Amino acid sequence: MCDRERLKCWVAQLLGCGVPCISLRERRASDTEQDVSTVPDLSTLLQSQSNFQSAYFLGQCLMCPPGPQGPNGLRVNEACRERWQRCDLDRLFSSSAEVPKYDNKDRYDASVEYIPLGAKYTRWGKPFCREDAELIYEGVMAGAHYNHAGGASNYLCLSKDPIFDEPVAGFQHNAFLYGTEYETSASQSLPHLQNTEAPCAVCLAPSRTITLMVPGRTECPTGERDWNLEYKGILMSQHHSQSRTEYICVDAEAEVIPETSGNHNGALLYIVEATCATGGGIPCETYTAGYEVTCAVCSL
Ligand SMILES: [Ca+2]
Ligand SMILES: [Ca+2]
Repeated sequence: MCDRERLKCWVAQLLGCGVPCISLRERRASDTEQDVSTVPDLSTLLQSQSNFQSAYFLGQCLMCPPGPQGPNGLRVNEACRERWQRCDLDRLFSSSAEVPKYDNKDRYDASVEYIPLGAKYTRWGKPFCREDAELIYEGVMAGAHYNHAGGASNYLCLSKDPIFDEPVAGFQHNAFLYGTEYETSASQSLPHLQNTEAPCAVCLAPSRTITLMVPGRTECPTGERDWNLEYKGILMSQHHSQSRTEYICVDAEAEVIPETSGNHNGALLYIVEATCATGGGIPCETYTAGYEVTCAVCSL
């Protein structure tokens, strides 16, 4: 069984929160007390087998709710108690499920209702956000060249207004960044985007905490949580024969960066089609092989 008081004292020491923890006392079965040791720092703690076991229990303290009262063990003196109070560790180690409330300052204030600042997401294929979302910045989609084996695999929403810091003229042949072009000529809904370049927007959904991209759906999960649809779209990535990228959710009504119809072929965007197999992980009962995969970006 872990000793929460000792754990808090060690954490306080690691955080450097005030006076040193000294003069621990051990309560014997006879209930007499005597000095036994100082509290070790974590590196010392991990140096011996028995202390390693203690560190294991330390981990359990962080992950498990408190169990029943164990036998009498080490007790912490007032100096240690003062330290963790200074660090507010009682709140850190509280087993309460109640969400802490903050007043946007450093101090905890239980009387102030905590309101999430918002949750950010990238809206691929649109240069703006929904009316009820806040535009953090507008950008252009960028990524590694479709025909390069190396570089990065993620798409970026690249700022349109860069700030350089001591640039070196010319290419020194490091990693590269290219504009991102739609390759959607075979699409039912987006053939007009073929060979144009994709915009993007980084948005803040006010009063939301997290965002989630759900591949295969155009609606958000329902149930106990009230998920909000930020946008629905179609799943895209680079072509299966090209260098790998991530899958991203491109807005169902994707737009183009004006005057970018040239066929530059830097980073590319192809619509993702599902495969399925009888007895396979993607069930043919619900997925039709060759159908374009939808997606939804949701917030909570
Ligand atoms: Ca092209
Ligand atoms: Ca198809």
